[in-house]
Amino acid sequence: MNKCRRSAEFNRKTRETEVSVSLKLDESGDISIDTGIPFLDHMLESFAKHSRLSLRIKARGDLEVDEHHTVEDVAITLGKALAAALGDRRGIRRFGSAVVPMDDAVAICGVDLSGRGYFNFEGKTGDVKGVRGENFEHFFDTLCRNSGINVYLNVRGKNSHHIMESAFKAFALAFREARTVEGDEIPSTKGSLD
Ligand SMILES: [Mn+2]
Repeated sequence: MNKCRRSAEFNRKTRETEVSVSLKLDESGDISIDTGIPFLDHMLESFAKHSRLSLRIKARGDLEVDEHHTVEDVAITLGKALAAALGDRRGIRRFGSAVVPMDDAVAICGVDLSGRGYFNFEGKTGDVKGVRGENFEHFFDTLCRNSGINVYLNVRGKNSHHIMESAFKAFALAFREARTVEGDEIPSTKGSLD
């Protein structure tokens, strides 16, 4: 695959939210995240930084209802952009894994860019300001289903901010490894990952 083509832009507008995502898988450093939820911005900046990609996200949602629609729709739009940027997934390493501690917390993450979206979650987290624990889990589940990425995530710890941040960092490192281009073949005995 031509490396410079691994980029995507995706816009999505509904009566609940408006989200735009632009990302470049093979270019790092251009990071700008504004979802209207500062903690989600913090998590997505961490994801972009540690997976070494360029990511711009602008979202406006009905936060007067609660954060659910915005969290979900950012995950849908980012997921579709990731799928588009990955393309036919030719030449990628496909698998990646990481263990990331953060003080009292730790996250273990395995990624398979299989084309089949599935989120396998163990552990639990409480709420932080702007993102309840149930919506943290919902973010990853939605991201996986919309990107065709299979993620195993196991978290434990005491501080919910640390738990969620270690999870985003572990996902970032595992994803960075998995998306690395190392050959020309589609890494599947079936010959297809899309
Ligand atoms: Mn933090």
